[in-house]
Amino acid sequence: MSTQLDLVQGDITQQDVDAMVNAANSSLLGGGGVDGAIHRRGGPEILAECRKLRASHHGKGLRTGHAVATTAGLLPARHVIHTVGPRWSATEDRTELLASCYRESLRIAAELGARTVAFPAISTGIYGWPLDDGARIAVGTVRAAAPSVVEEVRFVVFDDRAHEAFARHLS
Ligand code: AR6
Repeated sequence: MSTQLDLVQGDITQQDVDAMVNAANSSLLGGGGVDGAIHRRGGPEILAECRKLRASHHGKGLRTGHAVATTAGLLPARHVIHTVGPRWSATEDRTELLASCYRESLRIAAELGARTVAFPAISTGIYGWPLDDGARIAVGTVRAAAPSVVEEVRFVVFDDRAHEAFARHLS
């Protein structure tokens, strides 16, 4: 069975899914944008697990393009999968790192048995990745890499521009 790809405009923290992906940074200790919203709504349990990861497996922080799961705390999800997108660079092609965020998050989602996964438009906010290109990479990578255990991938975007960009690449 192939994975269904959906598009929703709204706040990712409101999505009722098995796994919610966080556009985190390598510190895993929170930030603005999606990361800020996830920690705010999810409560201190998520940060506590992130601190434990920093004290054990990820002492130097999580590398760009990698992903790791924690509890979802008070969020309407079972897991949060934290991934670190690349900052946009005009001089270096970091496409593969951004694609890796989607692939690694899906791999972990499958390991966790998640059937529904929500993704934000990774790197297209504070990290400055052009929206249309970010949407192209997101959709293309998920189409190619979604494991069959994941029944639905839901792209959750904030504004009209992001919605248009994802709709274009999904159609
Ligand atoms: N729900 C859905 N989409 C959102 C939400 C939300 N609640 N809030 C923002 N967006 P960003 P990045 C959109 O900045 O670019 C943090 O400080 C936003 O419009 O959250 O990967 C981290 O700690 C944009 O299209 O993530 C890192 O330091 C997209 O989500 C850094 O920001 C991603 O924007 C990561 O930057």
